[in-house]
Amino acid sequence: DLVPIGRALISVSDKEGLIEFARALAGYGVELISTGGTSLTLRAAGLKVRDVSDVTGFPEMMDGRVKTLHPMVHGGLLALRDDDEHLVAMAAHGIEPIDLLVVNLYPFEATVARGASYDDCIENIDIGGPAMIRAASKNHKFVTVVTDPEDYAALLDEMKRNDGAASLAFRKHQAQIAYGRTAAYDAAVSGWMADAIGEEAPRRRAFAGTLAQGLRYGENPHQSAAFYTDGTNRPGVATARQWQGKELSYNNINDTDAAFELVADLGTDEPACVIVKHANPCGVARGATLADAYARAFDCDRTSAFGGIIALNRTLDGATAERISEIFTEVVIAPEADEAAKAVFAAKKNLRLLTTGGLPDPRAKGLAFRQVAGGLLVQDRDSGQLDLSALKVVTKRAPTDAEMADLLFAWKVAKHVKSNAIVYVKDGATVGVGAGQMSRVDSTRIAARKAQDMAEVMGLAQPLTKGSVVASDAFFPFADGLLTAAEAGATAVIQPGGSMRDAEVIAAADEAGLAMVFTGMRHFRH
Ligand code: 93A
Repeated sequence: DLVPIGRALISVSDKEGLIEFARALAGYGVELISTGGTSLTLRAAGLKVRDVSDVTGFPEMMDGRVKTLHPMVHGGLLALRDDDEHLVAMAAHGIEPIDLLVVNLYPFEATVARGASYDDCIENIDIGGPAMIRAASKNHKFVTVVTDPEDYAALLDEMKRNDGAASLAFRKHQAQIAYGRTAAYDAAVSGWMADAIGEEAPRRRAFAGTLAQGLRYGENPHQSAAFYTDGTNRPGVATARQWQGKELSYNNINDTDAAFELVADLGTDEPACVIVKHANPCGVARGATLADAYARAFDCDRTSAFGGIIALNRTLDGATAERISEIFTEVVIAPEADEAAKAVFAAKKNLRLLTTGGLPDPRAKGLAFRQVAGGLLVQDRDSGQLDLSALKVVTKRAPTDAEMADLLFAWKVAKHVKSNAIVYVKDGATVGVGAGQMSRVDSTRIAARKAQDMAEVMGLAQPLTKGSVVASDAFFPFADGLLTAAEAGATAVIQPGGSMRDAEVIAAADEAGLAMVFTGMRHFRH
């Protein structure tokens, strides 16, 4: 099943590694055919190249839109060399077989990422390249295809092993990669167009990403894993610059994303800090300074904060870095980090420091995916923002201004906590977080219990939930959860409302002297 490589068509936008690779091919006596820019590069390096226009008998035309779209090219890629009729057709039309296709595409994704104009993006949709890649891949029985400069070395190894030939297994492997590339490419075009024309429904579009890196393993060591970027260039873990520390793990990426998305949702009016463990916040706070915000977030749950992921909403400074350094932290992500902060962290070899250059827009539209057996669930990301004018006070007592500020903060945090989510907040800092329980009353209890534990650790007379406010990501189906929160010391409640028993829950709130507001919006997160 070895096919010797005698003739190669090379047409690449990314010319990295091209010259060395082509020189190695020429060393095996491979005849090189190339398109305009690729030919120029190879000739300038002293290599012998035949122009594709010489093969087709047509000049490249229409700004390069039509270069390789020709039967002399596609016949050479698609012909079955063990089929008599195909051989007759090749002979009749002077079509020469192409054994190796090396193509990488117009940089469509990168063009979109740099914010190019609509017309510029359109011009960077490669047509001839994908057509050739798909043809060569279909005909992998005879043709080898390479679509990524990273695979040049693998092909040369293969040729070395096989005296200048490639095996069927190798050709199949390369064809499979190639179809992945063209599928992802068209998905990027479709996704970009959906955004460009304001197509909102997550229907009838394709999904794909660009491989960013292979990961050491997945959620657990026995699971292999990789990280793909989606081309949106949203500031965050996918686009961050890592200054130090080991490579991010699968769980690091997931947790860092959860932390940074939440801190971005808190806005930039005041310094804010989020500490995440297992994709849930275990401390969130605003502060007079960033160091203060960190200290207050840390005080929500000092136990869970160990080995956590920290996200900040402004430039990390030295004082904050000093505070963070007091315990073991896996990752710190911030828009920027100043020199003093970097100097402090330099002594912490295992800490990963990421900067993003900015915060993502929490209101930005986008899609969220979740896998189920045999399918993929797709929805808009939860960019829902509270309409303050739609807030409804449902109790006899209205929240005070201070309570209202904390309620809105607690509501923001609850949106980022796995359901059932219960979040107690006091003075712009979480003091108890209950996450991921199957019953709402359990989340309410657990959060209060954590606050009690912290009161003991910190030697406080009473838990910080005394005089706090509480947010619930969905309605209280019964009064019990609400009463548990009142027992813990909460004085005000924010929740969507909409339960069949709302009247009962409101009456219980009135009885307990609570102020309660309904948002009319739910924030399940699973
Ligand atoms: O505009 S195209 O879609 N029309 C074509 O016929 C065609 N053939 C190859 N673009 C085409 N290509 C692409 O040109 C290749 O995929 C590659 O990305 C690029 C290489 O052009 P050059 O060799 O001129 O730099």
